[in-house]
Amino acid sequence: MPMKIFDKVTQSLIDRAKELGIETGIDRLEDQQPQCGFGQLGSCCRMCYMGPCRIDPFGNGAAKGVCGATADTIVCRNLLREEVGGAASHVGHARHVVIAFQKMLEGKAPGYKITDRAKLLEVASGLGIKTNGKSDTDVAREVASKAMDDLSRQDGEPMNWLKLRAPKREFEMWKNQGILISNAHNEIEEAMHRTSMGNDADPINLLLACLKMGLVDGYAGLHMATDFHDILFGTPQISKIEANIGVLEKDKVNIAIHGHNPVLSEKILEWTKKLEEEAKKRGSLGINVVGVCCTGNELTMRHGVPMAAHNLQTELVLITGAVDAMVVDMQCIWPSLAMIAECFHTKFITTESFVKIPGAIHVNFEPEHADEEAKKIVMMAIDAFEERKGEEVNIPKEKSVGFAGLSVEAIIDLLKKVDSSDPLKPVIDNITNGNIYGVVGFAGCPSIKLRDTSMTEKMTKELLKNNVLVVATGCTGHILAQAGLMDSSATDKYCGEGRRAVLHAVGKAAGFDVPLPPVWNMGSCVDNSRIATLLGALADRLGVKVSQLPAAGSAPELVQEKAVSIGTWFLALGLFVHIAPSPRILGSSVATDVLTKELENITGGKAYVELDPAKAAAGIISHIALKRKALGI
Ligand code: BF8
Ligand code: SF4
Repeated sequence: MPMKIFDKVTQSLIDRAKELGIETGIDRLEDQQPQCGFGQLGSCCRMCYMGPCRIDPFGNGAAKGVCGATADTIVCRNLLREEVGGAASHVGHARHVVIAFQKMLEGKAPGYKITDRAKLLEVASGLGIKTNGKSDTDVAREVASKAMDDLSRQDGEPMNWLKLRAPKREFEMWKNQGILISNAHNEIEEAMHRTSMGNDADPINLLLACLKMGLVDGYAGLHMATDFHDILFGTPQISKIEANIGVLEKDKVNIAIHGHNPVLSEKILEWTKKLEEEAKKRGSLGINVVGVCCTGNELTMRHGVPMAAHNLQTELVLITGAVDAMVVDMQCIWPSLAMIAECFHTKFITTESFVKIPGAIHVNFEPEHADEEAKKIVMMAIDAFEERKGEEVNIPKEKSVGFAGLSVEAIIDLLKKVDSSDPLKPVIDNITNGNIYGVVGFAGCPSIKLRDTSMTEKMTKELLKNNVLVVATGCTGHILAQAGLMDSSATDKYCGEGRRAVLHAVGKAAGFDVPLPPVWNMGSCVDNSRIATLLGALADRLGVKVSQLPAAGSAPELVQEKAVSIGTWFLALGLFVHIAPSPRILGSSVATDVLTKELENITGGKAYVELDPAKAAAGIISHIALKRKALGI
């Protein structure tokens, strides 16, 4: 494998790990070469013990598995199972938050409260709950019960959160196609059943099930999680942030929070404030909470907490030697972190009963005892800081500044300053006149296989030059913040003339002395719900389907199964979805044809695989041009 060179901060810490003789993912990727071609094409089946069977799509070898399954069947079954992994993660996350919410309402989780009453009432009225004359707690109980219906009902009625959040035209389209969903857990069960040995062998039927699983992810996972996060912890508003590993501070107790669920991270943040004086008494300058991966985005969106690292940098944050505690909950947590923490004084703390890692300290974090546990965790970090005194740390100097907190509500508030009665009008007018050529949502991960190509940054810069409005979530948000693209100073540097003018005008109307930044941070991966809401609102305002918008999505450095299920949801919504590297579909001509061509006639969506950043951006721009032409703008 050719030597990979990463951005300055990432590379400096990889080099430092080498100096210290500590193994990282880069070493292990090399040890894994060559990776299995059948696995990459998706044509290896392990669904039963007559296998494993593998099909060479180029015709050099067996054309069928022992049971007679073809490459098309095998690839489509595998794709659906990948999506089940993604959707189960997001639905599990949402369920955790709803359960914490219910415990709070029952008085069993006194550490939590309803923070955003307006959001509660908005969700309640969307669900058809009458709010007049009822207490907030009663309304909240009904909202929680509607959420639980979506995880338990057996009557086959469409899911409440689908009716609440799906754009109306797309809801009707899915109804006509027979892919509406009712109960997320049943859908996940049916998908596992369907893909087990001796069930669905029809690739088209399996691909329709993939679209359904996309809807499960989008509505019972992402939208449900975002709604409850906002009610519990507040809907994000624009704030200033810093990004990159340079946000660690040598003389402070550094607590890195990694994972996804704000039910944990919000509590830790609260207790760092309460224990600030204690930390100072022990010789520090205070406590510095930094965010890693998606929970980092959650904290930065609501509290402006610095964004320390994306997923590929999680090991490297520890290599600085400056992290006193890394606290994790669920998803995207590399088992290697516990081993790296052991090389330093760092306390690596797991908190979920279903996420335990050898070598980690486990603190079972339950909403009922949130305050006690959060206090215990912060105290462990303060103790670890004392152990660190006098030890060498290697914190890179580089950090960038920018803005975060651009929820749809925050965007609408900004736009109201331009047109208070019709806030979307300025966006629609500027899309029509071409100042905003189109809208592209970047989502997903940093791929260790592609990160050295700066895929995400290069594509974004190209799109900005062409006046595209770029919004980002998840680890792409970290990458683009680190590149300085979420700061106002990047507006004049990277945007085409049209977008530059719009960002200056809205910034001025909003009372800022700077233009809005060119890339808008819309939050964590579950906050892809916010991107869908924005696109749904634009489509609604224009009176068209989402598939008719000059818009696209991109997962430019695909890693996780969760990105596959989100991508499929975007395909079901009718979006053009760029993905790199290729999802594991190339072993099936049916899956490849349907997802990259035929689907356009069904939902309007289309998958587009391209690993070269310039070509990928050009492909997206041509798609936007076609959509603009079709709209006559
Ligand atoms: O859910 S972007 S590496 S942290 S999967 Fe994971 Fe990918 Fe990061 Fe968040 Ni999303
Ligand atoms: Fe092989 Fe069929 Fe068993 Fe898969 S289900 S491992 S293709 S025999």
